[in-house]
Parts: sequence; structure tokens; C-alpha cells
Amino acid sequence: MHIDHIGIAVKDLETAIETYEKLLNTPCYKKEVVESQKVETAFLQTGQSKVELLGATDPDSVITKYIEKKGEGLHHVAFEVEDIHAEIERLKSEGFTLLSDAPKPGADKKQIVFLHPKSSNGVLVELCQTVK
Ligand code: CMX
Repeated sequence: MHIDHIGIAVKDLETAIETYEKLLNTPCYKKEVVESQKVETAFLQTGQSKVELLGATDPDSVITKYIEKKGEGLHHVAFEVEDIHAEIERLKSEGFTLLSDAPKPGADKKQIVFLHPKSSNGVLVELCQTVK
């Protein structure tokens, strides 16, 4: 596994893009709405990893709930894996709580699945696998 990206929950995606473009001195290379997650995402490359800015597209979005409860900030850490199905089975057998039994389509041509933050010391963990 390696860190593919970190997700940051933001109130205003456009303002956050400007901030992170200045901070990382690199342009946002992709914006994408993920309907199933009710989020709009924006990606910036930093070394081998990425920053994913996450804005809500709906009041029911998990991002809306997260910001109401905790404010803007680090939302999740995503690890790229080679075989997401095998990792789901391995982590279930290790006692982790997976939020779904099967991966779902995510942004950036990935299949994704989440571990409940209570399983991983308060950090929401995403596993992702690039769709080839
Ligand atoms: N990081 C750490 N802890 C979190 C968290 C997060 N992102 N989101 C919620 N929590 C904590 C809450 O603080 C709460 O803790 P306490 O019980 O100590 O108060 C607990 O988890 C339950 O939180 P909740 O507000 O009741 O939220 P829900 O149970 O409704 O949902 C979660 C939490 C993680 C199951 C839900 O956000 C989820 O399903 N996330 C996965 C999908 C997702 O995050 N999609 C957006 C990204 C999409 C993408 O990158 O493409």
C-alpha cells in the first residue's frame, strides 16, 4: 500500500482550490463530481501523492455532516492497493469494520471502499484501486 491521496473537506471548493494551488505551487489538474458520494472533488498532485479537495453537492452529503460537526479539515487518508477485493477480505478477517462489502466507483478512475474510523484510531481510511 502507498498513500494515494489525502481528502480534505472544504466549504467552498473554488476558494480552496485557489488556496491549495498557491500552497503547493501547482495547478488543480482535475475536477470531478462523484454523484454516488454527493461530492465534487478537485485534485492537485504533490510528489507521488495527491490532495483531494472535497465539497458537498447536496445537504445530505457526508461532507456537509462532517463540516457541521468538525469544521473543515482532514477528512480521510486513501491507500492505493493492487487487489481491492483481496484487501477487503484480508482486513475483514483482521477484524476491521468495512463500510461496504464491495468496492464502489470513486473519483479519478478508482474503485473505492472505506474502513470505519472507529476501526483505525479515528481516521477514516479509504482503499482505492485504479481501474485499468
Ligand atoms: N474522520 C474521522 N472520524 C469521523 C469522520 C471522518 N471523516 N466522519 C465521521 N467521523 C466520526 C464522528 O466524529 C463520530 O464519532 P463519535 O461517535 O466519537 O462522535 C463517528 O465517526 C460517527 O459519525 P457520524 O457523524 O454519526 O457520521 P456517520 O456515522 O453518519 O458517518 C461515516 C460516518 C465515516 C460512516 C461516513 O462519513 C461514511 O460513510 N464515509 C464514507 C464515504 C465518504 O466519506 N465519502 C466522501 C468521500 C468520497 C470520495 O473521496 O470520493
